[in-house]
Amino acid sequence: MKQFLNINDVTDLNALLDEALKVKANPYGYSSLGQNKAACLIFLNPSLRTRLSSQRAAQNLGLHAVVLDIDDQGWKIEFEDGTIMDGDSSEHIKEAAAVIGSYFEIVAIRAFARLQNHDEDYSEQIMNAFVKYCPAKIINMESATAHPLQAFADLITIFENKKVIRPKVVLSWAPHPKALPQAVANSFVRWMQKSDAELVVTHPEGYELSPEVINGLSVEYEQEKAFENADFIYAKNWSSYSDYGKVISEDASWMVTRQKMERTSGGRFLHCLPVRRNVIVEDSVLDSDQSLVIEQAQNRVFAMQTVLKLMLENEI
Ligand code: AN0
Ligand code: CP
Repeated sequence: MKQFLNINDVTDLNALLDEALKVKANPYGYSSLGQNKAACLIFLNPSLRTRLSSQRAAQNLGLHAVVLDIDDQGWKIEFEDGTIMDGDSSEHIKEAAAVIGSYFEIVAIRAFARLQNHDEDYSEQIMNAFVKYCPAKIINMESATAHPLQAFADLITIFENKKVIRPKVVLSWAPHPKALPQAVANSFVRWMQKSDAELVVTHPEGYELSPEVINGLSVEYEQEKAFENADFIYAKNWSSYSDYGKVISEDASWMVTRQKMERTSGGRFLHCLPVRRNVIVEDSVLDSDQSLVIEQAQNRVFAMQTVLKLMLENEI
């Protein structure tokens, strides 16, 4: 595996899932694979799970991981081409990425959508600049439009907990006071569409995801109808795609409640975390046996470890 930016870098989703289950069953079975190699984990935004699960995944492979909060610890980076750099930025991505790539075999990047300009976010300016100028293998730790490591962990969690071959999986928009990216929802939809699941997406009008992501899937605008007989409910907030980056509704009636969960078929609750209690989902759901959020977060280790392992195994 040369890069892990989105689902297009996965040739066989079932094979990838099998690999993750093998890694999880034997996490220290490859503990010298990363010997004398190192990965740089670059964060432009906050993180708890991605930061820690990636370090743990690297450790399990004997791979040294260095975390760089680039905004605080590095120089401010310029991403535009051809600019006169007489402002805030001290260093261009061309040099920064080339230098980082000369120190590390693997470079992973977290760079959220800024939600100000659709074209800037959906052109994946930051991630693509690293791909272009950094000679290392590149991993997406949540970019402007995708969070494939999260979707991979979600896939593992659903596989491990499903009771039927083709479960009904519902992605439900839920309210949130701040504008959030579409990345988690985008990747969840893309990965579920390629896996053995009946995917239903539900959200208020105006929260339609990118047509490219939805890819013809019809949306159920009645949340309670969507929940009927569901095996998994995945709650997530995202900001509007058409009115780009805007919060057009904070409708509290979209919160996931115990009462709504009763419409499901013993459905399990998923969320990528961090989650706002009693805004996105009621305490009574998160604190019940129906919730899988901690298992889901734990599977982030094995998702990352699988990607790192595949990258290290292809090392020339
Ligand atoms: C981020 C998001 O919605 O993309 C990260 C989730 C993994 N969430 C928040 O900023 C709360
Ligand atoms: N789910 C997730 O990516 O969490 P963090 O933002 O804490 O890394």
